[in-house]
Amino acid sequence: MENRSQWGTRLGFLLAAMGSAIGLGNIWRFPATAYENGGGAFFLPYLFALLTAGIPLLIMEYTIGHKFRGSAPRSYSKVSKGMEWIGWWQVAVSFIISTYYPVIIAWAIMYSYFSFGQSWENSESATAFFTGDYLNLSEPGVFGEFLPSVLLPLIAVWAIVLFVLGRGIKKGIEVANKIFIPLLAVIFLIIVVRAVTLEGALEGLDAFFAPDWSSLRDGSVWVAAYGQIFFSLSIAFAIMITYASYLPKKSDITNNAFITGFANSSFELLAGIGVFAALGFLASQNSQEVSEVVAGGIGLAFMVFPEIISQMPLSGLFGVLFFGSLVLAGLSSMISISETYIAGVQEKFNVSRGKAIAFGGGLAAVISLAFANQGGLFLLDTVDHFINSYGVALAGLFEVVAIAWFAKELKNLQKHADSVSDIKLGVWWRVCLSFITPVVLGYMMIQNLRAEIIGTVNDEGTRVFYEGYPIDFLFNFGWVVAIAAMFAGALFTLKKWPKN
Ligand code: LEU
Repeated sequence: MENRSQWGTRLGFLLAAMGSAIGLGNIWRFPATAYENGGGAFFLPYLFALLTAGIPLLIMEYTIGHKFRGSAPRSYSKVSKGMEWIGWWQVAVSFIISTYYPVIIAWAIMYSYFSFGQSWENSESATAFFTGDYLNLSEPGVFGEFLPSVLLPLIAVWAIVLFVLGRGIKKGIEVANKIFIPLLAVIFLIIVVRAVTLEGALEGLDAFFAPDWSSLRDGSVWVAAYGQIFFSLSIAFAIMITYASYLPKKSDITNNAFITGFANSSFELLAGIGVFAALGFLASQNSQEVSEVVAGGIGLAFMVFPEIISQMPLSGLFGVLFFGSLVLAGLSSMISISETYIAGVQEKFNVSRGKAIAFGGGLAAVISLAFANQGGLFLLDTVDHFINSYGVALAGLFEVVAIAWFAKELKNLQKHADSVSDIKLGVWWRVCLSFITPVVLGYMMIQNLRAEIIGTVNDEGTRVFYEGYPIDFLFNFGWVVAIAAMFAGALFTLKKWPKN
């Protein structure tokens, strides 16, 4: 495409890529994952995963996008015809994620508001407020009524996202990230400084950094490190290929990948420190052990943090900052997730950007309403689990194997990256992508599948599967959704590319 949109500045691209990488995964996923997988010792597998898979793959995706200058399916199709399907599969995975990711941002918006009056204090506990007063939770598979207090902020999130996307790459995505990311960094620094100066913060940090070296012998710890790096760096989502396709011809690739990777990990470390300092404070206030208050994900943000906020001096302000940071980190990631299919649809169907946004974004927005009801939380949790394990990780495995082994494209890509970058790639880069990454991802897939299919036996002696949810619910909204993404990918490849 001749008139492909471009980033205005290198910083603009970097901020957008960082904005994609730095998301909910950094704030609520990393701290608990590190803690549960060896604490201080986790940094070893984490660093190993970053250097052997995270950054090499990021370099690969940046190079593919930059060299072929197209959305993920378009760029892959130029590597080899057969690869187009993997691109659409990744786009479909991103599409599905974009139907529930904004729901969490919508909750965070409401919680910024709730923080002022600490609405949860009238309830038995913050957990009871979240699951009862706010979400009015039903059973898994029972969707009940729509919740206006989720629906309205969700519509607001979509309005912002579609507005930013509608303004294009330079005037929309770049400008938004130039505002969001510095603002997020400032807010987050304030939160962390405040958290580490709280009473009990040191106990929290002790718990976070205490190394359990024996964990390094456990395969699942290494799998967790790779999983975290993949999700956190937005790799194998079609995102980074799409973003890199808007880079001007003369752009450094390798350096940009290192900067993005290290910025993302620094933010992750900062989040770990902030979150555990705050958990240490909560534990000390309640005369509990840190291990008793640790949580990750939705539980950490919407059940544990409100408790921390209530007990803090200037609690309303801290609450607004904390949930505000979730909103900013989430929005910049959400924009990047949606851009994957906007770019793909625009190129494949030869339609204007506006039309692609209306169809793609519009459809995702309508589907996302399915999460704004009383059963939305269970649905979100299930779709997220399956799409990450059997969408992102599996498509990532297909991606590296196809590039390294079938298309044998690594040497060409290396030549391209080296021709524009300061840092030259060595044989280490090809070794990481041809051997280490596929082996670890393959092992990860087998481990995940085994756990999924075997399940666990509960106290009553019954075999249960993911979160103990009903089997038909897991089938319909877990397996079917993950497999549908694969088929949707195949379907899109049937249509021919327009000639231009
Ligand atoms: N990297 C993002 C995060 O850490 C997620 C991705 C799907 C955009 O939350």
